[in-house]
Amino acid sequence: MKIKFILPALEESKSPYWRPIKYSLFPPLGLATLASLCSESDEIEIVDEHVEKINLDDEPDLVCIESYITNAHRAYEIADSYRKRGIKVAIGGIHATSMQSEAKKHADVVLLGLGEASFPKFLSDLRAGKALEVYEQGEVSLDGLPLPRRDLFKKDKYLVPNSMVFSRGCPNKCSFCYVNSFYKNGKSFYAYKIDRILEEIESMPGKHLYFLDDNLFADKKLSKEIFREMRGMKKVFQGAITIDSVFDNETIELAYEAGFRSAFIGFESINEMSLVNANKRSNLGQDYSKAIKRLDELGIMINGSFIFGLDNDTKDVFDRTTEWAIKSGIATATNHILTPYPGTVIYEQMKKDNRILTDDWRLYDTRHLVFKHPNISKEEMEAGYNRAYENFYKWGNIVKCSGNHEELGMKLKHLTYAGTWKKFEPVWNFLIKNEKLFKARGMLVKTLK
Ligand code: B12
Ligand code: SF4
Repeated sequence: MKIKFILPALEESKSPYWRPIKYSLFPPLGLATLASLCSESDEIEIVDEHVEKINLDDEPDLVCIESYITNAHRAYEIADSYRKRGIKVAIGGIHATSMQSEAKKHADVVLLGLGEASFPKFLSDLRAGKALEVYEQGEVSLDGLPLPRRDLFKKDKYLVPNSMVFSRGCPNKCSFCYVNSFYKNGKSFYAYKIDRILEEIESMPGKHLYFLDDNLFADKKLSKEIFREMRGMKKVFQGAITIDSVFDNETIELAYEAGFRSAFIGFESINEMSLVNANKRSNLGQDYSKAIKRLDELGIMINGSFIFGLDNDTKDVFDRTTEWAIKSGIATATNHILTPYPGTVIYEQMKKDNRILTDDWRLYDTRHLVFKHPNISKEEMEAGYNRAYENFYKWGNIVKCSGNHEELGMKLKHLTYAGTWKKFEPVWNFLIKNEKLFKARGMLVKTLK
């Protein structure tokens, strides 16, 4: 069978926010995972609209589309176009899982949740001519599965071709997080076995690695086992952790020894009441300054994730958070306007309270306010969000912020990393256009090291 996997993109190129480098970071790992479950005789192609144009005039036997919230609209356009020509379309992924009946209007088949069990079942039903319209996730086990088909990636189009996950989901239950909707019908955390994880790490050439797991330390026993084994591999890696886990000395030290150099941390809010309301338990009662100092001592840079617009927030939240982040030496900040993804606790509550302003999912990109906030208007929220980014990444503030580390090495690392990421857009655009992103990978490793 000729199978075409597609990751659609929000058509952003006309928007002032469009940053080609942000969308040239990671190849579509979920689709490569599904491709590994096809049969050897299948002819497979993976197309990622973030980095290439899609040809919609071809004739595959089956089109499989991944949808997350902001690309859903485009996913449906692509699906409709193929179906008009009688080509079968299957849709899965995070958004299709939370909006099953919406997805159903545009696809022959909707697959819910993780595809590891349902996708092979669907393929064999399809070959037998008896495919269903909806496949539930089913009993998922990650044991004995093949490695993702990374050979199908156009690697030169990405800065970070070596992305992987060794787990899925997270045991925590933050009310705004997609995890509590996507994993609601099964367990909320799955992991591969250690041998499989090490095999996958070793299968990727090069020193740099990005773990896309929701929470790298969710199963500390497993994480420690992995880090112990990784010590001799000379890798440098990045990934997401929670603030409380910084104080687990054994895990964080082992992670550092294994090559952990940049942590994505959901600080979310510097307002304790907002954390309580968002059920962000991993942050409650934690001393943020102490955690930052600990990572600083080890030599691990921080990408801080912040949410504006939790109900307790007032108009000063943007400037207060930015000032705090600069004072604390956060290397890069990822800001979000609170976005109630369908299926999450926060969405259900807002829907009940009649607070949701739009169901145009293209606006659910964490840059727009899509619900009624008690203290901040839409204009104030979006202007505050933009101001927070502008201020944080002013050269003067990058220099000031990097000066807030104790060690000279960390100051320089911070300055180079943040400066390169945000201040050299024309260079990134040149590298992307000429398919030379691989040239920047060595520099990334050197900076992180
Ligand atoms: C990498 C990533 C990106 C990359 C690009 C995506 C890529 N190349 O895959 C970049 C950086 C571009 C990105 C951008 C954004 N992202 Co993002 N991203 C992720 C991240 C961290 C990892 C995705 C991944 O590889 N997962 C691992 C693979 C193995 O799992 P998977 O893709 O989910 O696939 C599995 C299942 O979903 C299912 N499946 C998926 N597709 C299909 C299709 C079929 C047919 C079938 C059968 C099954 C199936 O089976 C797969 C195997 O189990 C996720 C969080 C996460 N941990 O998943 C967020 C996530 C997907 N992103 C999210 C968001 C919100 C965004 C942004 C809007 C955020 C922002 N403000 O910038 C932007 C999008 C902007 C835009 N232009 O549209 C949300 C989506 C929420 C939602 N309800 O949809 C997530 C869940 C993060 C979060 N915690 O909220 N993102
Ligand atoms: S800790 Fe992070 S991944 Fe886990 S539920 Fe909370 S926001 Fe989601």
